[in-house]
Amino acid sequence: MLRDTPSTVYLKDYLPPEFLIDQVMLWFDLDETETRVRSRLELRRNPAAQSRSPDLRLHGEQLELISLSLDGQPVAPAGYLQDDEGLTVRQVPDQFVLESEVRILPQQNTALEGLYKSGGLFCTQCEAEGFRKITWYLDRPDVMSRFTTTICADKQRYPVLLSNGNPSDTVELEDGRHRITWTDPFPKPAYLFALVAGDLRAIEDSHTTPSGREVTLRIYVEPENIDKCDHAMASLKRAMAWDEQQYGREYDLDIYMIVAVNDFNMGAMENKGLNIFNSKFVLASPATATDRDFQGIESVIAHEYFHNWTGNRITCRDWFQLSLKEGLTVFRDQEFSADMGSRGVKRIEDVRLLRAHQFAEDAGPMAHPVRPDSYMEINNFYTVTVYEKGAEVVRMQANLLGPEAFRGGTDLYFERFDGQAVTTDDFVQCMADAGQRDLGQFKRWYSQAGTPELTIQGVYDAAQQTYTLTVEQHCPATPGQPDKEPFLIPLAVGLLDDRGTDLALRLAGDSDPGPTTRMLEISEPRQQFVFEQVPVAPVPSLLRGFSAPVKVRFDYSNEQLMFLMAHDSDGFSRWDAAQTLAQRILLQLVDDPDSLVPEGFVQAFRQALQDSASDPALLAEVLTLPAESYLGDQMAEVDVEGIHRAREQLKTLLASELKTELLAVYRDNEVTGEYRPDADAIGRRSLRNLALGYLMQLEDQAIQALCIAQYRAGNNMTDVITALSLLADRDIPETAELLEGFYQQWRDDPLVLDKWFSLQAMSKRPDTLERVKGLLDHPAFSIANPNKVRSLIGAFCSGNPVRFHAADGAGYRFLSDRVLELDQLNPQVAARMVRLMTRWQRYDPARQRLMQTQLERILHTSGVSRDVYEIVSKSLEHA
Ligand code: B3K
Ligand code: ZN
Repeated sequence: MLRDTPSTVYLKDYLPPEFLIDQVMLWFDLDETETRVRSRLELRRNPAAQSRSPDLRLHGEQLELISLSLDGQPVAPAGYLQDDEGLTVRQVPDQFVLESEVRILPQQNTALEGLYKSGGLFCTQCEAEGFRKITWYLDRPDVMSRFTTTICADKQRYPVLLSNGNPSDTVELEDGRHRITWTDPFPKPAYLFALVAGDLRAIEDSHTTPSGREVTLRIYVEPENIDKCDHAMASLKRAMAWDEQQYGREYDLDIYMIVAVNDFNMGAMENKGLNIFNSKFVLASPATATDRDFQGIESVIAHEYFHNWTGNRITCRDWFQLSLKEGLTVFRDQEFSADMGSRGVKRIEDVRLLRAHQFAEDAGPMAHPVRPDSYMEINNFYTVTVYEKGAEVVRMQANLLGPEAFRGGTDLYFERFDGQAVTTDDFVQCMADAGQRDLGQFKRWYSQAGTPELTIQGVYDAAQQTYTLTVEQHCPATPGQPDKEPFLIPLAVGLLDDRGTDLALRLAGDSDPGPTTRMLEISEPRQQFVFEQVPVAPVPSLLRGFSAPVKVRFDYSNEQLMFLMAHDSDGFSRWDAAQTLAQRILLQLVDDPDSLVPEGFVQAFRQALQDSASDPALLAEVLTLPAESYLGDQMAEVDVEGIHRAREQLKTLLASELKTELLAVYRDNEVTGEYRPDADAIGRRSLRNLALGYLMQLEDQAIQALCIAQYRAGNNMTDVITALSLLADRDIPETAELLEGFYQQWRDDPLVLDKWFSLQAMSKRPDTLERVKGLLDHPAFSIANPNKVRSLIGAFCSGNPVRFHAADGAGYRFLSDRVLELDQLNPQVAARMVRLMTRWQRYDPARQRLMQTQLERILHTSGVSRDVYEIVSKSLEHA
């Protein structure tokens, strides 16, 4: 916990390590009362070091030193100095062996970083800097070493003992304990170290790589979950085959293990050969998991597997380069999911997430570049900017190079840097070399924060038959970066003629008409593109496929948006046109509840519903209105109540105008037969449930009965949870009984109960905060479990804007009370939660004051963690 103001780490201060560690041997003696960790490090001076001090400085926190020796000789007390952050060993030789033994207390580790206990299991989480809570080490990603790990524990309680690499035989010991040694042949940074011990069961399968390696695949879970692993295993096998095909990458050890644990700070962790997962991203059955859960499992399993090459074989030089592995791996998992399901829908979902969360982050006090240049606490930089915008930055390089040169670029990257710790510049250089082009300007995407805005105008000249697009780019200031240099932006455009057909695009100077979508390269503050031989005034389709993470301003009429909605050949752009129009209408309704909704809009929805058979999944996306928080982001000052009212109003209007069509869609899209989470079935369920959501706006008893019937039918968790959520929004007499029944039915399944907490936290009912407070005392709730915190507190504060931002400030008090409580236990999760209050400048003066007061209160609480301090102080800095 914090005593002084935390210091800031800067990218510009990076220096190579003074020492390297060639070999690490670790011995763990696991026990309920204390755990002992012995380590043997083979150290030598780094020939590439740029500085030389006589002493060795190792990281280490919360370690109780038992013994320390250098080349077999005990180090005298005067020979070392221990402080809160590490150990300095004085006057060391150029090459030596350092051995130490420490005592740690995993059973008291509520921060879930380092070695900790989750229920009856021992497990680890070392990224970013958790290894230093296990033993003294050079805990930085550019120190890569070969690890050998021996684990010893009571055999009955911990029959399964796992670590990275390949196992030796188990040795039975006399006192009821047993011991095993794992050897990982691949040098790795300490953040990829993992250990698991517990009473686990596994399902096993195998995969043969193209070069003929037989890989054993195992998923370990607690005994009661053994029947919920099949989807994860099938996903893993698909991911392995996909990476072989798409990137020519195959797995490199004889065994690949995944372990599911209930207490985990994030989604999962790509430890070499031994991934540790939040059970939410492993366990699934049709009765307990929704379509979203099935998709989430497939994508997180793939993401962690893909890290074996993009992250593990090639890792980050320092934590400023985090997006080197995360942006690239997210891009890879996005493409994998696109290939496994519906590509168009996947793109829409990803863009929706980016716009809702990353654009907001980029416009707020925590805005930072994809490659940040400073941090106080690195755990605060596992952000949507580093991950999702980082993925867009990789995607733009693919857009600029085309698929073949992009694949050439990744091949070059794997060949050039295998076994090394490198930078985002190194990655871009591979792309530049493979694409034979200069990407110097492109690199600004890594160093400049903020969302660029493109203001575009189109002028048609009938006499010349030309259409001229004038594109201006501008990027708003972000903290520490008042002025920005122009970006290199790939802008995919098409032109539709008056019947909605794509025109072949011919730019001045082209000899032949080109393709119907062109990737324009925007590099100047202002640029013009003249399309020739354009027979009629076209409607431009801009930023097709969301070719760059930018905002586009173009003065479309409502009619043009409806035209694009109906005709654009690019599914993403059809959806985007619908969103733009819906947003425009909603913001008008916020201003004036009596403003008229254009008849054409209702008509366009009707048309789409009548045409629902063509692509239900895409239609469901088109018919989903922009979220309240996203609408707030489009306003100069967020009107919390106005937005909620307007959105409800428009939903109700659409429901009453389109009741017949919605009922038909509901009836026609029932999915019968065995549950399958394939793209077609998922699409139909999502459209059907969306229709039910609109219909429930009507407060019509027959429809409520339909909803209750859907709940009671209990076909699958997607349909059940949708129905129960819709009921929980309303004062329907049956709701209380159904909620209680649901709890009784699932009281032993923590992941299902997470959904139960969430849907109550997101209820539109006016008394939701009181209910949420009550649920904090529910026996199934635990503030020590991150999934529970996210399901109840997180869902309320981020998924229920109208209740969280209640004018009396009760929501803000609630959140800051929880943050202070959590910070004592788990600073990483506390820092995640406090973020939900950091965009206070976006609200009216009264709410601003209420939020500021709570933030000040947190900041001035003694002992606040570095994690929370960084977020709160940065958000108040720009007051
Ligand atoms: N690399 C981990 C995230 C670690 C977060 C540390 N605070 C999961 C992932 O991105 O795959
Ligand atoms: Zn990752």
